[in-house]
Amino acid sequence: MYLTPSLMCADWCNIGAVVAELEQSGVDGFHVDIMDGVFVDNFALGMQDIMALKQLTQKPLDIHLMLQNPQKYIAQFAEAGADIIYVHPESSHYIIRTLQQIRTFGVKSGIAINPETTVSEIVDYLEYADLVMVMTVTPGFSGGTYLDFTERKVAQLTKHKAELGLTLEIFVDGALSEERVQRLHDFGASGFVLGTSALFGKSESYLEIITRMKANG
Ligand code: S6P
Ligand code: MG
Repeated sequence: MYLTPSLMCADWCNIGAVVAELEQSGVDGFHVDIMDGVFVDNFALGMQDIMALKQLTQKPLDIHLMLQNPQKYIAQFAEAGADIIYVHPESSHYIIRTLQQIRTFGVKSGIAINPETTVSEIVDYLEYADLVMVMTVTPGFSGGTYLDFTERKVAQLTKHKAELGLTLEIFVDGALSEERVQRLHDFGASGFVLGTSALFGKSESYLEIITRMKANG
């Protein structure tokens, strides 16, 4: 399983040390939340943070764009060092074009869906995406409330993936405890964003947590 810590939850006073410790723990990449205060009611990381992270790690950066009209900024995020870019279909009228645009930079294209968005609404977009990320919380904040009903979307996507013969990866983001990761993995998800629910602010080290999760997955 692919484990990617959400750096919005990290201690940014010591970001270099945190990234190094996470890297040594065996994480597969780093999740970077970008928020514009319009698409969601919060602000989070930005272009300079991505460029700095690129200096700190060789691991892939998955960039989660929670901003209105992401099609305007794809080139900038790709050039800053994104390895995966997720866009929300709720944030743009040009989602297929945006997914195609992401791929032209050699970056993996991802669709992230809000809890209110159904799988049937995005079926036509799947062939343009390398990944789909199901939000299991309302986006905007860490430490959000887990929404159980979103789990069924992982099973539905797994079914569509098989029926359409796609090599799509299914990721999940939001309030993921170890137990939830295990269950969602059984439903067909292969990637998990880890925040305050599983990884940050715990008494165990990152190494202990990541080692156990990898052994169970
Ligand atoms: C939410 C954001 C997420 C959070 C992550 C935090 O808007 O997209 O990536 O950072 O969910 O994890 P947790 O366990 O605190 O919910
Ligand atoms: Mg996120």
